[in-house]
Amino acid sequence: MTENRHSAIGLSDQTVLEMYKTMLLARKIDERMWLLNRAGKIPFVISCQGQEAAQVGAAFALDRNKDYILPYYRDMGVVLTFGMTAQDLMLSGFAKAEDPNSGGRQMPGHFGQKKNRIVTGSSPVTTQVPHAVGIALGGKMEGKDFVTFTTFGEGSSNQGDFHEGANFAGVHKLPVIFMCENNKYAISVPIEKQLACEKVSDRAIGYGMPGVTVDGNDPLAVYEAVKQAVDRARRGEGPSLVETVSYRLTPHSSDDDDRAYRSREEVEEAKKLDAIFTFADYLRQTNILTDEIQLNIEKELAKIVDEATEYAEQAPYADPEDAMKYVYEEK
Ligand SMILES: Cc1ncc(C[n+]2csc(CCOP(=O)(O)OP(=O)(O)O)c2C)c(N)n1
Ligand SMILES: [Mg+2]
Repeated sequence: MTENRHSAIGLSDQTVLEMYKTMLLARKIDERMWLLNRAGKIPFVISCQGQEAAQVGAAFALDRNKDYILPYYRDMGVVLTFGMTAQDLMLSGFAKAEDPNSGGRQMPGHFGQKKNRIVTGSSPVTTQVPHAVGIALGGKMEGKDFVTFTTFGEGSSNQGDFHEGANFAGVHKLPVIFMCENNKYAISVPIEKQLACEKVSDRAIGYGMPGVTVDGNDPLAVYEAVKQAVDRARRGEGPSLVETVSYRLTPHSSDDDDRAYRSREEVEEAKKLDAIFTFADYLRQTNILTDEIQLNIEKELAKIVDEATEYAEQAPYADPEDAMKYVYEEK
């Protein structure tokens, strides 16, 4: 019998099963998107595969009714936890008018949904970081107790936006959680050519905040680290930096061929740590997941993904005139 780690950090059996279902749904949607892309039906995919545990573990530590999230393009697990649906994501993949993220204007992965406090981002990486800091400042000035949560890759932690945002948040003790999803690559550039310091979290000390590095394949470890950061932020003690280490299991995007810069052996080795399987093992060892429950979950998720795909494929495109919407003032 495996030690029950989730109870020790205050998570019920039901909650950890929900975490697993959300991780698996993200994976299934992502896999379907690759098929649709290769079949010529959707133009572009940028994957969450390998980062679902970090994303879902973190998002479960937030308050889904009041906190603001500023995710980056791989964060399907984060936005699903915050209320975006498979159908919403598929509408974005197919670039249809009803896509809640941008009405089909933006590339997939540019998440934004006002009702779920998912703040839209731009294509230049890391612009979401100063935005998260600004929203946290606004909340603090208005005496509200929400936190903002923003994510970015380890390559993006080299951008000025990260350093400027982190510094401002540290100086003003703002309720922000910075989470770096270190997947060991920035497109074709491996981690050792990206950073001179050992860990991304080593950067936290320069901005007067705690920094921790956790196993990004362990949703419980990520939950615990982000929960501590959230509690600290709500107590008014300021920001935190959490680094989650995992591996990008797919090429950078559907337009990339990663055989040009990394070996198949390396990718196969990383797959052995894939949290979709290791977390399922944990849930089996703690008697939460059985063959029957697994089968039912698989069936339920397959139906959700099928229906979302069907709906989005049939949905209408935006009218060409809509391209002018939100660009010029409408009288
Ligand atoms: C300012 C800026 N520079 C370059 C790019 C092109 N670009 C898009 S994603 C990416 C890699 C980012 O790597 P990382 O931050 O590690 O995130 P990952 O894709 O690995 O999750 C680059 C260079 C961009 N979008 N914006
Ligand atoms: Mg990266």
